[in-house]
Amino acid sequence: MASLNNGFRLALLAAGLVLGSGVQAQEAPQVNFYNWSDYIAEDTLANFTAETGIAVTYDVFDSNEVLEAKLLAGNTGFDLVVPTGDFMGRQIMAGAFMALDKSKLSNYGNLDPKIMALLADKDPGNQYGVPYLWGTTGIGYNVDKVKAALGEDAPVNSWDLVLKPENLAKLSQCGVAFLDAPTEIFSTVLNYLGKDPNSTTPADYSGEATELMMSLRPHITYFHSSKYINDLANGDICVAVGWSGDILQARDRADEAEQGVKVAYSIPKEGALMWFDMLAIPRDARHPDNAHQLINYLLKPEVIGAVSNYVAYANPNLLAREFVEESILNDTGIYPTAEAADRLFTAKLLPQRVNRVITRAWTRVKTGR
Ligand code: N2P
Repeated sequence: MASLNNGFRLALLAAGLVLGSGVQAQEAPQVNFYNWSDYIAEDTLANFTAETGIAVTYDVFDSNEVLEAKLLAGNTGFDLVVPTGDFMGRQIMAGAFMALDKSKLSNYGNLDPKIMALLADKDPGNQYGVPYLWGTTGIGYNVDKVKAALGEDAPVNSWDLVLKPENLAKLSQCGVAFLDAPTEIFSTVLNYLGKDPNSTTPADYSGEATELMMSLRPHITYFHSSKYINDLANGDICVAVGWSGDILQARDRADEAEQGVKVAYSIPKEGALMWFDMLAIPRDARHPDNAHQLINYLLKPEVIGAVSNYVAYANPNLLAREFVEESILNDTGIYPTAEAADRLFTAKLLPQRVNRVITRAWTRVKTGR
């Protein structure tokens, strides 16, 4: 009996294989979404499923390099991913994505045309990517511990705070985190050194910038791109070179915990990196229609407004403002002042030979050798 049953199942399986896409049409509607950690509201995906009947398999990452390795290897199983704009640019050139079908994106017109024009240098014609959220790479710090380490005049509005070895040496007592994001840290350091943050001269990376990072290295507790949120909130580290919204989430978690930890975010006066994270569909996605539906859902002003409220990142949706809380709209760490915005820079596409130099230099920096 059992073997008969198995035989029957095998026959069904074979029929399924022969039928191919016919079988897929019968599978429960689903979409596989690979997003940054701490980058969506608690109820966004459940609400999407309730509205569309499409189940979401959700997985998270905290590194563009990790996402890129998967995309370039192919067969990720993902239907929707979120590379940062410059990474997306080179992934487009590698053929990693399918072009979006804008006829399926009825909410596309909500996007800020100025931002779309800015993004077109990495995605000509905005064919492959829809901006999700944007932010800056700056400094998160524990207000009291930084004062205790460096005095009332601690230069919290300058990269001097963390890029001057003598300051970082003092801060290392209370814990220092840097993002494990080589291109972002190098462009930040180059800008600080008065060089082009998008330099295409290999020696700019392997020379002075690496030397500076090597001199800071003994004072850096760890390199990691998501752990610092809780560590800052708990007072386990006192400074982090990190992403705007993550640091503001740390601030909010600290406030909620009421343990007297005060966290603040600074966009230093020398300028900071500004980036856009993009929704894109891998070329071999198995559920591209559902991925389009999820993108279109995230383009709804009330949906992305609620996401901004929850994660403290700005969104590029012109109609979402009325759904974003005053406290978020007025937070200059999230929506920078015009004066701060003037000093922000963006990452350009770098030639592969420069990317290789960055990768090698980063290994040196992290290992300290
Ligand atoms: C969310 C980090 C997303 C920003 N935790 C990285 N571009």
